Amino acid sequence: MEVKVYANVMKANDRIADQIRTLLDKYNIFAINFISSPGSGKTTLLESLIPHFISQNIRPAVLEGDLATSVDAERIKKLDIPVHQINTGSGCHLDANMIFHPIQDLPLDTIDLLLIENVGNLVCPTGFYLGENMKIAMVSVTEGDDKVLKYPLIFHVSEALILNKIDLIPYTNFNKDKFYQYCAQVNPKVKIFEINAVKGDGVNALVEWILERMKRTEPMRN
Ligand SMILES: Nc1nc2c(ncn2[C@@H]2O[C@H](COP(=O)(O)OP(=O)(O)OP(=O)(O)O)[C@@H](O)[C@H]2O)c(=O)[nH]1
Ligand SMILES: [Mg+2]
Repeated sequence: MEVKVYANVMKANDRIADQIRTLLDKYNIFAINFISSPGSGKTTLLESLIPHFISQNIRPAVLEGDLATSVDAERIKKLDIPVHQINTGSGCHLDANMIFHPIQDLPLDTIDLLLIENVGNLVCPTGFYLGENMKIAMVSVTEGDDKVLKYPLIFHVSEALILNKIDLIPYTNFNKDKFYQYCAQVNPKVKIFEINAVKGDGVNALVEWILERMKRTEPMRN
């Protein structure tokens, strides 16, 4: 019975996510769902990425998922691009229903790339397809080198993995060899980018990779 209830919830989510996908296709919008633990650096990465996309004539917009505040949306607003904050209350992830109307409130005909920052959580957002083209996962070095191994699901379904806060490696016991070993175990195909989101180190390579990926627009379902 429990399994059946869960299956129905997922079915309802996927039905709405498919409608979102159809809408994004209509406007030729590529969408990325960013997932990480709280504080790994998702918003900082978006702040760093967005000016690069604008300089390449790619017009971004952002959906910010958070439990309670609009702190992240306020940060993105300073970049003068369309942004909506979605507060989930006690919800630990975004689902398709939550973003369905906010997406329609965006000026879709002026957007090429939709960047979705999910609620900070390495587990719950994984199962919820939002109509995105791909998921990008992030871990920061201060979380430890074993997160890929301990929370494998998100790394299974992500096309890229960002290792953030590499500037802090000298101050932690983060073991890069172990990290890469675990990544190879969990998802040998995942593309890994080492980044310092504050300084922007490593961001160029990520931008180039995303631009290439945008040329292949197929959506990725879980
Ligand atoms: N040293 C260092 N600090 C970073 C880096 N990236 C982010 N930070 C800092 O980490 C903190 C959290 O960054 P955010 O970008 O707010 O993290 P987030 O993942 O968006 O957090 P939530 O939205 O709460 O899940 C901030 O103080 C950032 O300045 C980095 O590469 N190096
Ligand atoms: Mg954030």
